[in-house]
Amino acid sequence: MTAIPQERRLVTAIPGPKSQELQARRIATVAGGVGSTMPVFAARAGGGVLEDVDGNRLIDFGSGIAVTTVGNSAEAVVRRASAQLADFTHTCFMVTPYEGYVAVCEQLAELTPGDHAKKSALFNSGAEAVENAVKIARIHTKRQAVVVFDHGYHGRTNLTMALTSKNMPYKNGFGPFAPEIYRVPVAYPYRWPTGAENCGAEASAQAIDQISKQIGAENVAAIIIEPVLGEGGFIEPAKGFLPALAAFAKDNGIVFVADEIQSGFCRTGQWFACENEGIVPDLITTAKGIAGGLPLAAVTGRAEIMDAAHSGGLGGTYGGNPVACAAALGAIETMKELDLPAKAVHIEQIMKPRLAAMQEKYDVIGDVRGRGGMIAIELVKDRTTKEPAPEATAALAKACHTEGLLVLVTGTYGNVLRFLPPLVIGDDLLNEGLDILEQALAGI
Ligand code: PLZ
Repeated sequence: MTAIPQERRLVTAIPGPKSQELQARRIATVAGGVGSTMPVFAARAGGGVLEDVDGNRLIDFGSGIAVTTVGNSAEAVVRRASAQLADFTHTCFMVTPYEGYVAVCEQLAELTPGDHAKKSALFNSGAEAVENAVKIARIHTKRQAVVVFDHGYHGRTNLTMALTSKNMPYKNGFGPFAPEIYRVPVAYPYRWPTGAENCGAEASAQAIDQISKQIGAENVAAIIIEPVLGEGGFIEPAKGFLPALAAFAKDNGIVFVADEIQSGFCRTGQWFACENEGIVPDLITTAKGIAGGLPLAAVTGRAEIMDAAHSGGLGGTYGGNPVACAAALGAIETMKELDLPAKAVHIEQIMKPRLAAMQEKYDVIGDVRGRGGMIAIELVKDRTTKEPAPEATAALAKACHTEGLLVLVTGTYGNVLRFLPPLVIGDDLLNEGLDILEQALAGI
């Protein structure tokens, strides 16, 4: 397999004829509820480029939603996963265990914040990890209530839909939802009514007040938060918010869970985003970037909490599949070797000033935010009212797609364009992607 040239190339319209043919087959057979950002069918991908079946090469600012942090088919991922495929594909860790699972848990213990004794359990998807974090927190605390936040996203299963804030498209019509879930305000600096400076202190006071008065701290098993909120719109909680919630949790015997499924594994310029304010979560959920594109997820945390469940209480047929574990060891090896946290910081240093310059020029950009390789612009109709501009956001995304730049829309109001390039992307491609974005801004 030859490496894909790291250059954008458009040889047909987007989508091209082969993609259109496949799209017709897809519409006939794939359930309509499963959407896609771009109707181009992938043929191969690597580095910062995704090649479609028509031979078009797109610049990848999506990484399959923050998954291929080490690039697609990264050498160490392919090497280790292929070797594992040839040895055995599955035994079920609950039937006969294997080393790869243990080795991934060792890596998680080493890499996640805090120097306390840690243990992990492995699963298949982010949602499954979050579900299990709730199970573990409940059995440990013998309490039921779970606190989540405005704009939070935690998955599409029944419990994680309940934990997720946004109705459309995630929840609408899919209820009833799991009980004992409570939602409180998050410190969203750009939209905080009294201004970004007051946001951290005021929002944490409000959240803690609501928890205390409406639920009762003594009933709360877990507080679950994304240290940078992903699907909610790449919201970085204002300084002080996360530490205040973590301290409140500690004082009240509540398990503090950092959902780092999108923000973790080097994405924000640190191994985990909660390190930014020195937070040491009791439990941390990971997935996406952990395994270079193979399905793997984990709950990692304080050994005494992780051990609260009875033997056999946690598991699943495929959880910690050996091929996915081998891929994870390859992905982690790559992250260490290439120092991907530093690479993420480098990406931020290129993106942020250029986006700030675009913000100067185009009123539609209300806010530029994010860290490392998790950067976004929030689009508004009016900078004073901050009325969200979802139509302009959709148009901007479409214009980028047509020019061969894969970008994703996010946010509760559908007005945030997010950039999640593979952290191995070259500077040239990164800048070319930003050129395309700038031209697209001029056109909407
Ligand atoms: N927690 C913080 O970002 C997945 C969702 C894409 P799964 N985010 C992408 C979509 O529209 O389904 C996510 C996340 C955070 C949990 C999850 C869920 O992870 O692997 O998709 O189950």
